[in-house]
Amino acid sequence: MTGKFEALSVETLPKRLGENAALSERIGKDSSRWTVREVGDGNLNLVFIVEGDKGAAVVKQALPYVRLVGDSWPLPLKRSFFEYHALTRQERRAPGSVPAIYHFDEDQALIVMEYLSSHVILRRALIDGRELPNIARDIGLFMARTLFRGSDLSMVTKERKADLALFADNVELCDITENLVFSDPYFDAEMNRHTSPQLDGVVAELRADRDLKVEAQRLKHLFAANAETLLHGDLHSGSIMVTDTETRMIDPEFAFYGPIAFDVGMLLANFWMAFFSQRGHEEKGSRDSMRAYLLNVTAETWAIFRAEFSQLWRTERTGMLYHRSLFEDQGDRLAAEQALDHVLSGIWTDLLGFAGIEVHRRILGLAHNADFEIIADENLRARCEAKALRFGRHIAVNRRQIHSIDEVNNLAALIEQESRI
Ligand code: SR1
Ligand code: MG
Repeated sequence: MTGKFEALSVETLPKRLGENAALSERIGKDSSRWTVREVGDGNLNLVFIVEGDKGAAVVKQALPYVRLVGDSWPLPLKRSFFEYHALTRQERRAPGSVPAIYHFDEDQALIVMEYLSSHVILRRALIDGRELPNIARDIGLFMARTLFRGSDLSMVTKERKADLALFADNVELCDITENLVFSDPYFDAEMNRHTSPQLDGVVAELRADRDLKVEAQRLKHLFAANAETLLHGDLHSGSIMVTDTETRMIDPEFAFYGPIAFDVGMLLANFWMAFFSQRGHEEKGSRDSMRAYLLNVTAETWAIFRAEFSQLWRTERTGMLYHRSLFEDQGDRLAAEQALDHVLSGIWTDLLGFAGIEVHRRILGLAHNADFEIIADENLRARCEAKALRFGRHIAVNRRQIHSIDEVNNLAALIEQESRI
């Protein structure tokens, strides 16, 4: 199925993809017996689950506009191309961490991929209070492996530069991040919304906060100018699917070359937001244990990331940065360790900044998180959100003075327990 783009529908999919060998061999050749459901609940794309006699698969198709907003906001189909290429690199760099890809059609902007039948979206699981034992390890390893192996610490620089050029064309998706994450929350942008009137005062304070605005722009500068590695680009808890024991990362359509700390900060921010939202999910009982679990997950994710990144630094540092000829080859292993400390401490400082502003944009901008959104009692929701906003402001503005994840988690616990909003 190539040619002019046409959006699929539940009705047309079997006819249009019936001849697609990659799909029919996997799920069954008789397309008249296929059942199709559209399950996309993200902001941008169509997602179909297609089931046949032999099995099931997912068909994901980009639309030429932002689904959340409608056709008044056009968005190029080529994001599907970037998603496909990011998935293939992630699978190579962190095997088993993403869904298997069966087919890609560039003209139709569609990817046929593995149906993760037992998995649910991580955000949903955290809202439901599920304490999953492996997410910190799985996500920490995924981030360390993809971010290290996609950088000049590991890659042949000619290949990295070619890849950088390929992903540099993902302009419109970067533009979404540049505006929605780094700028819109800090002024009265058209598509912003927040829980009102409860948060009006806090919002006015944040928008008048000179230190915060400057910090957000320094972070935007870093995001735009530091093409360090191939990022997932949108690594939040809605881009991760889980079972009790398995974790898969999905949806890297925002992939592009940016700072290592961006993916790590976005991800940790989503754990901290899950933490602050728990008060809103206590209808069936206390979430004390879930709160402790979530703080522990942030600490463990960061610890696993550091450990794996350090291990790769010692064993796979084959790129042109911090070359072994200057360090280990001269018998100076300690210098290589000193350089590693510097790199990790830079990632730490920057991830706090990215995390802080990610918290802000999910409460003040266009794209909110279900963690807070589904809290029906608006006063309760606003109390949870106000605490998260205060936490985000503190870690973004004071990031250079914060030296450990325990310090951050102690602050989160302290703010969470305060009764005033
Ligand atoms: C208009 S797109 C809004 C958000 O959805 C995506 O998942 C990204 O997080 C983006 O910022
Ligand atoms: Mg997405």
